[in-house]
Amino acid sequence: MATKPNILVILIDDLRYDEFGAGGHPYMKTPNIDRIANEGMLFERAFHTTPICSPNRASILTGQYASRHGIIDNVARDQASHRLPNYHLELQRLGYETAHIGKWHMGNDGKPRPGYDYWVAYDGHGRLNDPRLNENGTYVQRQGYITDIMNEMAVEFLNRKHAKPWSLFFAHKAVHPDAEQAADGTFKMDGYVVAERHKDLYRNCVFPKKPNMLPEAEIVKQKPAWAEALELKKSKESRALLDAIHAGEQEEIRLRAAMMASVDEGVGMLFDALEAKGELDNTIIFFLGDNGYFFGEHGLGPERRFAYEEGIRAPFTVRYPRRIKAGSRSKNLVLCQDIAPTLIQLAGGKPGQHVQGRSLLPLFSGKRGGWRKSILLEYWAENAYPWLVGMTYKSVRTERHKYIHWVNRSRNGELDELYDLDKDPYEITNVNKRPAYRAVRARLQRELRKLTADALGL
Ligand SMILES: [Ca+2]
Repeated sequence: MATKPNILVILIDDLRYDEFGAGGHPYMKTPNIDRIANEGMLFERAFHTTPICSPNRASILTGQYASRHGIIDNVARDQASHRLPNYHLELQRLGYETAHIGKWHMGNDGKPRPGYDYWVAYDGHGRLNDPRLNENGTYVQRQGYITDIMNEMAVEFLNRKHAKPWSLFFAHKAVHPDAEQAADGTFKMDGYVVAERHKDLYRNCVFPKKPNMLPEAEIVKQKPAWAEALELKKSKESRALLDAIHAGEQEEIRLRAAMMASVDEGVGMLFDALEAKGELDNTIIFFLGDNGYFFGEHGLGPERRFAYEEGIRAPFTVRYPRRIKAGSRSKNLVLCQDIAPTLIQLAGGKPGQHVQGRSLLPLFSGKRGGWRKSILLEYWAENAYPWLVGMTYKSVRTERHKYIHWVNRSRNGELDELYDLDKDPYEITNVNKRPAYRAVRARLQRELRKLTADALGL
């Protein structure tokens, strides 16, 4: 029997699909992360189905939709987060040594969760400088920049003597700004912090304007469901949150890119450690984000959670030379939920019926047929931002179209949105009411009803 691979999942907080070198960022340099893509497979259509922190982290770890695992928002659902059917529980049964290092943020407590032999996390969002960490159940105050501390801890774990194959879930706090989140999901924003050595990196670099960065009046003509939210966004209370992170400015994009420099150094350190041990090609490495982000597209910034491409598309790349040819690309519709079943299968197990994602192994070997043709996106309105009121949606995306149903915004879906992504990749023109799209809309509505019911699970 072949040796079971080691497993390394690297998760970046809030990283957009295009926020690393190989993902197409115009100036950010991430040679080590790019190495994962260049020597592995880059998924160009990978998605988060509930694109905010806690729900999607739970989806990655369980392979389930938020409808099923129940972590539907960032409210402190601590108890639920202690009993997730996490894939690490299955890996332990399959003979793995398991570790979590970094952000957990499903529930605000940073104490160990079931499924891990080694545990490092922190309460809530943690702090970018001098974090207070929970290491195997004990809180310790550490000095320094969190990304550097996490990189060292991850390398230290890899360098240990391991009697078994291991699985490390390595979840950075970067590129999230400092924020304090209360139990009810409301929060106070403090801002981005860059490592001192990177603080001037990328000064004067420009992220080019995209066609969907439009004035508010243009946006609400096509997206009438947004009229109230975009109006409320101008209030003093809203501006205080947005100004703390330079929302909508080049400086925000630059600060995040500079934060990624420390992350990329860490990926380089992990490569070095694996190569030194002769374990690199015996390790599957996943690299992804937990949700997207907006740089002004559709009038949005840190709202993340919405179904437009910048919110739902994941940076998603995998290196595993035993199964994946270097430099591969995939356009199949994949989900973060597909990671858990892939890893369970690679570890020699069989994903249980409760797992809703699908193993990516056929795609690794270049197979394209028989794959899903549509995905569900789901979001439950919460109170993190004072300008977002009642914006619950259910949405379906196929290879060509996207339909967004605003659950609480209109009686008969008259404020809903429909985009033809082939003709309109920037989602500027809402064709929901166009007679030419009547049949498409009816088909998407049927598909959405089916996916919504399926997501609840067995
Ligand atoms: Ca996040």
